[in-house]
Amino acid sequence: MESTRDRLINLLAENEDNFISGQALSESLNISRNAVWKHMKDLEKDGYEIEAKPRKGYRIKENPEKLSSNTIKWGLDSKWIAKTVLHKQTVESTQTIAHQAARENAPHGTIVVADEQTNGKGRMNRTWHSSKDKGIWLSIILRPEIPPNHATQLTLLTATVLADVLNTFENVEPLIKWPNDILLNRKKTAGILTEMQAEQDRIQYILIGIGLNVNQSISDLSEDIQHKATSLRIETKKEWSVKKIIQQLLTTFETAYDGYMDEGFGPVKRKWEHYGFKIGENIKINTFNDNWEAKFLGISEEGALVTESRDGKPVTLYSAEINWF
Ligand code: BT5
Repeated sequence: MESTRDRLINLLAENEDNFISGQALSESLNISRNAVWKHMKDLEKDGYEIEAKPRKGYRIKENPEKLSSNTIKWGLDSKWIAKTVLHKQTVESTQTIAHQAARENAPHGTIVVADEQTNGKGRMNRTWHSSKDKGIWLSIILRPEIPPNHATQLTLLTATVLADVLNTFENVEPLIKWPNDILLNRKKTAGILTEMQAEQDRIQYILIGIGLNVNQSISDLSEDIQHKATSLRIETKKEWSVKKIIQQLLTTFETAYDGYMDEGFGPVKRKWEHYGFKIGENIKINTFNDNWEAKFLGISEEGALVTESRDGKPVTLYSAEINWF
């Protein structure tokens, strides 16, 4: 059930450019005019700028930069993504909350977003640093009707979405380092963690965890990653609205996902390869019984790395250590 406060915000959002009278609000929400007034005071405390005019009513002039379920949904023009937004200030990991929500039947497109993670997760139990208010720490719950072995395609799709979003900023040239690091100036600015709950031939749900550094200065980055990580602020020398980038990310994701469902992986693969770091260049490859240097050709349908063998023929590598730099 939506709270009165949420319904009030929605009413004000629908009438964004117009005033809506206290009387109309009190009737729609079935509360007294005095209660409407009290809600307005609470909204102001939370950073909403409310304009109140005698005989005209109320209007929201500015909604707060602070993240909340309402501020994320405000002005978000989406068909199915983020209709349910679970926002938390501090969590260990948004993935943990998302697993729980998914088990409790949270719908396709639900997002979990936090201001800060105290135990953010990378792949293979690595740590993801997620300092308060400085970046996007978000998980998307998906229930796609695709075979479980296509799940990696969604990770690759998400990488292209992040690259597309970063590409809209001036003087920023995102590249995707296989499989899923987004680099600016050869330094990591975003990572993706995909987790899945599936039966043999059916996905129950997939969680796409996205971490994107936005407003960290170099000294905000933890020491162990300073030499290899960056943020949008470091690269553009400007601070950005985390909330607006979340909205941009969500709508870009929705369009890309719908495109993938209609047209399959082909266009995603081409886009991935367009952004692919070191495609067409030589990389150093170590497999368990060999190491050689060869040209990086692209990715396969399964998201594996395609390179040249020692004798110059294309080979698909399902597990290898790559020396990128
Ligand atoms: C990733 O792992 O890149 C996946 C990161 C996913 C984070 C999101 S945040 C929302 C959701 N909730 C979570 O708990 N996780 C997801 P991986 O490829 O394993 O890279 C991890 C490595 O990146 C670390 O070992 C560090 O070297 C480096 N690293 C850690 N924090 C970083 C940061 N903030 N920026 C850049 N690099 C970082």
